[in-house]
Amino acid sequence: MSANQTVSAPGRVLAPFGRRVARVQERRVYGAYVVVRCADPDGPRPQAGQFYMLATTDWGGGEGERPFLPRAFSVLRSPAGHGLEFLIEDVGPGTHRLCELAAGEDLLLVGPLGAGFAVPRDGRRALLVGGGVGIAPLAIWQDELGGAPALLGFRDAARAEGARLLADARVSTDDGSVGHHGLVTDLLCEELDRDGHATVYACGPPAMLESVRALCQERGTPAQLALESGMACGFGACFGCVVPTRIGYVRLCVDGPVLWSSPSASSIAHLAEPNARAVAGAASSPKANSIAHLAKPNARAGAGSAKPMPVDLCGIELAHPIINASGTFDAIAARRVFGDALIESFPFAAFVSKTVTVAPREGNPPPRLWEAPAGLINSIGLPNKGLERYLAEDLPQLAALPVPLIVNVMGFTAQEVAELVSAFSGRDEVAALELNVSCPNVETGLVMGADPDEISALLQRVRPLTDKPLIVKLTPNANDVVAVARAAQDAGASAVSLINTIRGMALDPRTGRPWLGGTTGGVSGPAVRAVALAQVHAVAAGIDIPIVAMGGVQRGVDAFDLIRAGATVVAVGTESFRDPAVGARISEELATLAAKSEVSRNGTTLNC
Ligand code: RRO
Repeated sequence: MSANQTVSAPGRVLAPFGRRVARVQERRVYGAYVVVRCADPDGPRPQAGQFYMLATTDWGGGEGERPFLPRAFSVLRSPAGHGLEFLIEDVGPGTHRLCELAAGEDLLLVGPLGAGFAVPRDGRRALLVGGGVGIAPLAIWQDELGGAPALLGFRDAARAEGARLLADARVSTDDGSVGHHGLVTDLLCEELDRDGHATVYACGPPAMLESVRALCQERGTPAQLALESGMACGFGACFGCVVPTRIGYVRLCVDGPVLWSSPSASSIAHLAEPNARAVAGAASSPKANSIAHLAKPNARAGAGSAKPMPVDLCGIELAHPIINASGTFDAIAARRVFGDALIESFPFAAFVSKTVTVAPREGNPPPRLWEAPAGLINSIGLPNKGLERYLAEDLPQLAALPVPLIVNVMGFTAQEVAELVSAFSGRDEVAALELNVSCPNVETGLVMGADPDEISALLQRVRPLTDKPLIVKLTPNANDVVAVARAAQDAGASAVSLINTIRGMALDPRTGRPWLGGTTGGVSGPAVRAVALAQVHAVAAGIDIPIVAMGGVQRGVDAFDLIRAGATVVAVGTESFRDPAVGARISEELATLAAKSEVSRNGTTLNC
């Protein structure tokens, strides 16, 4: 590790903030796998077990308009000179594009991400156990350990070629074409019988990892397991990659991907001490854990050649009109991943928190995400720590961001909404409240937000409870969105925000049954942009209060269109999953467009 690397905790090197371009230097084929090596001169050397989000520059537009989201890959090796190697198997539209990359082409990457393997301090020998393309993080770990025996399982001979990437490997194949005919756990049993004083480091498909975990538990062998889970962002924003553990769902991207399996745990559903325990320990230094010490009045966001366009939202001065959509950026998790760089280059003019409810919520069971044509379907289900812990733990950190804070709240009854509004009413840290009456993944949320009378009654109940601006987040899943917006305005809303996601569904191609744990989900991304534009345009004609517009914004021109349709402020959502720093680029592009345009925003900014 070089001297200038920032390490936040064992197993975790901080990532530069944002997405960067890496030039492919070499492509090598190992049977069914491809190794892509790229230069990454601006990136740090990763820790073994960390991963990157990768995309090609011509991403999208493939069959079914996929891929849309980047894909997560553990680093295979990080050769001297800060190059990065990844092991890729062509299993779908995203991996197909990546497998085709040739030397001289560019790759988009974010990373290194997550927490990797932790150095053993128990005097036990290291034993590496890998399955399929999951052997990747074991190669760099073997290098770092200075050697360790590897037990590698593959489906067939074409995949067993991957074993050439590690030293000292024993191989098993499902079809018996190479090495032991059977499972890699057969080899693990033999090894542990021979010398059981070992720590196991494993990565592979879920069924293999569960067998490894069960075996290690039976024998009292500690294990570190690098898990995989479908993820959209890699930095804690999408809440999609959760796995169940003894302490509840954890996001693999920030609390893993390496999790500890304690010998006392009884199933993979309760397997883990998140490696982030170590992170939590390291972060208990106030400096590491808090963003408070970094507060700066003026974030760099919006800095570019054209002057940023300051805007007034209900009396809140924003440096430019681009903010984040609630639930698509977790500033606290992002701080763990990107460190101080996040604060120094904060991409939004205000920060909108993920929805807070009165009681803590685990959220929906995984799978929570599905990549849709040019978009994403989420069924996250409002996971949050609840009002009390939010006030105690999150609010102090979020209040120290260099931009105004808007807290998004949702109640299952009017009484709960009233409780939430009252709780934040006296908090100077909070600039405004956004009332989420439009979550597509809980029935009550939609019912409240789809009916003008319900909205009116809700606003009449909570408006007197606070002087703060109340922004009502509308659903596109209503018969008459304009009527709902007008009812909100007439009952005292300070602004409306739209659109929340559009209710959608995906079927598991293998079974024909709903894919998402919550059955249906909310569609976002460029797929919904035209719907957002139409609804913003219609609502703008029907109300006088400001509109915070969102839906598929990827470029300055998308934001510009929404402003021309009547929005005062534009929120970026799903696009941040593809590039965490994209808000800054969009605000710069918007400023350039506005400067070029005849359209002046003077006079369009509304005060509440
Ligand atoms: O957490 C969610 O599932 C979720 C929420 Br609260 C929301 O408002 N919109 C959405 O698409 N997902």
